[in-house]
Amino acid sequence: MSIFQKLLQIKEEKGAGYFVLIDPDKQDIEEATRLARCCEEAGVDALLIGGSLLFSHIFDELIKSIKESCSLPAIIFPGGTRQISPFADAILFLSLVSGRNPTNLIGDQVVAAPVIKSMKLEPISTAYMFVESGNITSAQFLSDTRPIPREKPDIAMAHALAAEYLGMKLVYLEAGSGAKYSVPETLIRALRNFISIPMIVGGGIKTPEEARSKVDAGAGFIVTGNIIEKNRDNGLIKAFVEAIHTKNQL
Ligand code: 1GP
Repeated sequence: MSIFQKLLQIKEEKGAGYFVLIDPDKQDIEEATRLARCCEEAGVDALLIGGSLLFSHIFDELIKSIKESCSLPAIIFPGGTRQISPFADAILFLSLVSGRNPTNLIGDQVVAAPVIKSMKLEPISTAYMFVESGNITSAQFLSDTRPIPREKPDIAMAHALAAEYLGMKLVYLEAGSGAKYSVPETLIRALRNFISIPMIVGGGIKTPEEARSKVDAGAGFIVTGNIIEKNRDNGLIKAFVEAIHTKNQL
């Protein structure tokens, strides 16, 4: 079974899936590996690994170490073409469809595709969409693009539908790491009723309740980074898992 099929199964069986983001610039290999184990124990569904920039040179080693001590799928969430590793299980093959910067729409993908193939990494075609979140996020700044306005669900709907028609498998609604405001439920709900591919929602989610309301609005997968990196608390991770796995609670 491919990682993508596994993700669909998780969504089907649990109501929604929970991913924890591990940024190689925010921890060393030991801390990342400890966090990965903690996530597995708590019932997280997969790890996303990546960051907007990559200051460190431990990308491969970090993923290798995580895979040696934890059986969760390790999915690369690349901030650039340097973030590709044969030790991961899959990679979100992102195209920043909310922007009009050709490098992020197709340029980087052309550079990365042959490398991904040679590493036998599973690419998961994903429409990446920035949503306005109260401050300029690193990813917005680096891509030199504007996010979709929070109060304009119609713009988000048209972008997501175009991505679906282009054959993309997932939509990633991104408020940005450390965002002041997470992606609004109104926007998620509008998309749920309009597109038929699953949505990943991330950026600025700080509590299990907030995560739950995104799931209730239609998010298929929730991503948290900062809140877990700062707390590294098994109890908090479990609380997120319980809030997001809506079907387990029936
Ligand atoms: C996922 O960028 C994120 O899309 C993670 O955001 O660090 O704010 O949770 P946080």
